[in-house]
Amino acid sequence: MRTDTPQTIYRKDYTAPSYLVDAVELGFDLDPARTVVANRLTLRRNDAAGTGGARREIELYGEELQLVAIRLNGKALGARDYAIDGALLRIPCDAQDVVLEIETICVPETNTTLSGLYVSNGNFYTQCEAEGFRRITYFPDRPDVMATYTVMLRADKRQFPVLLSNGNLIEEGDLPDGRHYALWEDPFKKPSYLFALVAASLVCQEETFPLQDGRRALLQVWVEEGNLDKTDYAMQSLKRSIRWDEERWNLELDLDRFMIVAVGDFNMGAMENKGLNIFNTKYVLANPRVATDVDFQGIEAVVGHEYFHNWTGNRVTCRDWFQLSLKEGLTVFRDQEFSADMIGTASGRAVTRIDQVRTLRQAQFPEDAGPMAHPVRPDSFVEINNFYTVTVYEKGAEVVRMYQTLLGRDGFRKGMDLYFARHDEQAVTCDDFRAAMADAGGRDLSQFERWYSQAGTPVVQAETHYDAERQTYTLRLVQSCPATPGQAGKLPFHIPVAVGLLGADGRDLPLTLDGVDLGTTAVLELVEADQSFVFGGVREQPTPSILRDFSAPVILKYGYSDAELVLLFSHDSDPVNRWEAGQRLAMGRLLKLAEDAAAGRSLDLDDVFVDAMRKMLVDASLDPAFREQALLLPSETMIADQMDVVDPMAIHMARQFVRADIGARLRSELRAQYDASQTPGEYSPDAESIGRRALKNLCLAYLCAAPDEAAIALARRQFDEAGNMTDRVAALGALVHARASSAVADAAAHADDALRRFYDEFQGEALVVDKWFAMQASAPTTDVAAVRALMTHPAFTLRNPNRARSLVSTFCGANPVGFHAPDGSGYAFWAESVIALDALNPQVASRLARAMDRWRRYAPALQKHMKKALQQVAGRATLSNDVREVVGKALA
Ligand code: B3K
Ligand code: ZN
Repeated sequence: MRTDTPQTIYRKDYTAPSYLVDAVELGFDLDPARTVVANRLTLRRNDAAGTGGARREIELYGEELQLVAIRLNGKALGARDYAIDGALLRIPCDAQDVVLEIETICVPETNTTLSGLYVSNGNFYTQCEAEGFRRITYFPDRPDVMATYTVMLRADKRQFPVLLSNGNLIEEGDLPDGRHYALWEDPFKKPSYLFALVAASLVCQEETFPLQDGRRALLQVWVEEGNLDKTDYAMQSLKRSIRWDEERWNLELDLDRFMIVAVGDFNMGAMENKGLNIFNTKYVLANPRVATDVDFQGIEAVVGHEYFHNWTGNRVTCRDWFQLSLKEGLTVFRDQEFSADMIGTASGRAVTRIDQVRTLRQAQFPEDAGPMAHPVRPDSFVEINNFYTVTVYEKGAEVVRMYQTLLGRDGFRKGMDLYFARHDEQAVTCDDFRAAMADAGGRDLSQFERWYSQAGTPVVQAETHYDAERQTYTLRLVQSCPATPGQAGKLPFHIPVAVGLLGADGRDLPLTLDGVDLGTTAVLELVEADQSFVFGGVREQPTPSILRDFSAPVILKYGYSDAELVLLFSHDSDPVNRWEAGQRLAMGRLLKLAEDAAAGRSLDLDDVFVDAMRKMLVDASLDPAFREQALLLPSETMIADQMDVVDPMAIHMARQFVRADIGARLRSELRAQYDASQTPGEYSPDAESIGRRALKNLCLAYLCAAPDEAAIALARRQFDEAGNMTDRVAALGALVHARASSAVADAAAHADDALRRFYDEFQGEALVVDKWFAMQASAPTTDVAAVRALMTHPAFTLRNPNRARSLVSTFCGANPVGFHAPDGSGYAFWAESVIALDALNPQVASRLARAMDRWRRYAPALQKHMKKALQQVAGRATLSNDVREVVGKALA
């Protein structure tokens, strides 16, 4: 918690470390109230690093540590031999080789930040990325200092029977006084942010798994007693990840042992510590009774993601934190490809791609257009933890995907091979990655650098002209990018634009450009601000399908007519653009209806749209998973992002109206699809079954959006009879969202009854209780008073991040009607919650703080309340750097 003005760190100020560390030996005497850490560092002067004429110093970072002793080459240092300035400890030194011994004390049991060494449910865990290692011991805690680690753990044997750290277990045994020890050695050089230890009472599922090179690796999934019935899917996902990395990229597991540990108190999803991944329980624990299809998919993706970091992040790491997307964008891309490959079918892949586009529009485009906008490779930050963002992760993954689109799958693979050949066991930059791609592909990718340096979502405006006489079709693309904080003018991006042309019958036309035959999808390279492409031999006026497979993270503007969109929605051979046409049809109507709602006009939905939706719903030739995506309307956030002045209530009314109107007008078709999409037999989280359940549950949601007695009865029956959590929670959601319906007798009683029974049955399952809170937090009938009441529930606590997020963050981020109450009560609640959370856990508080990012976009009456709430937080004397940076930028 800081009171001084936070310092901004700039990428341009990077300097190499004055000393490198070859070896680290750590000794831990673990005690929740007083843990003693003995740290022995073998350092080597880094002559490559200049000192700018100043005398050389060893620079170490430490936070919240009690310093007991420092010895340099055997000599004890006194207070005059070093200087401590905030977190920085500097020791003047010019020796070539140095052995530094440091003894410190920390207090894990009072560490509520969950960064560094902390206690969760009586057990010890660590989280070091980005700068948590400095809360364990003094160290040159920066990712370009890579060393080998030997770790001795000592703790009470009865309380902490399991002692884990990175790498291989070398030795273990008993000590006097009921204590025991374990010695671990990690043979690979790693930055300190990848260090981990666990000292706990846990049980594990384990097996040995054959690797491609004939070795066998020991795989373990560690959980608290009572959760062993929920580890199968994580283990299966881990094995699939290992196999996939071998097969698709020829990357092998480099350790004999790979461990996953689940912990209930965790700030984010999971952490890729070398050989000892530590996970939020949310991304490990699953069985059909407690986990939904989305949870199963999340586990596969996150287990994959953390495992893939072993090469993209750990073996090759980041030079500095500005390069974060080097590992995160690339690893998200890899986990996306993994999930798509696990489904296998083209249609299944397309559904995963649509999901990715949805995430970008839901979260990344708004970030790019708000006060926290930053390039994929930021130029500055106050608190690095604020930059684990959708821009660095998801837009970063899009940037990696564009290399593959430009170079082709084989070219991209060559680039990856070259990247590893050049940089194994190094700490490198995004430029190094781009250079590997350019060199392997023999291409000039210098303009492509702007994807890393320029923030904001590019806009591509398309115009077309058909010349019937010459049989040419001209596609003119004009790109621009709005100003973002600190970046006024932008230069043109290098944008791959995949294009197809549809004939009147909906079939793809052959494409010829400059006499070259390009098949039916051409990847055009837009590099100028304004560029035209002339297709030859075009026999009829076509309908353009632009940005197929969402070939670049841009906003495409084109004046499509309804007729063209209906043609694309029913025929485009590119499933992503087929889906996109439906989204455009819907968005046009939703925006118009929101205006009508704001003006108090009556709302009306046209037949063209409803017919298109009907046809999609009943088209049995299409996968259920695709149909579900195609029938899902753009979210309220996406609609808001299209409006100059956001009116959350009008948006909600418009979207609810469309949902209810579809529900009423397609009632019999929805009911028939509901029946046709059942998944009888044992639950299985395969893509086909997941798709069927998704379509079935969307039908139920539509039916309950315009509820009659039959719809509510259907939801109640599903709730009672559900054999899995996916169907259970979908039915509960339908009932809760129909709570205020006047068309059904006792709608509220049905909702309350289901909520009560749900809680009674699952109160022992923390992750399900989170769902119970989140369900209520996001219901439009839930206002601030209701949230405050839920906060007094015995199961609620701000100290557990999952629980705090399930109620507080869900209300502020996913309940626009409740949060944006005209009296400003939602914002006052937000301010109070940010302040309360900040005192416990700045990282969680700071995420919540971002709910206010786009406050300037709202109607003046709301803005006034929002500004007041922001100022209330910003005006606090003590605030973490995390929250101060976010509210400061919002108000700037
Ligand atoms: N690398 C971690 C995130 C660490 C976040 C630190 N605030 C998880 C991941 O991206 O795999
Ligand atoms: Zn990651």
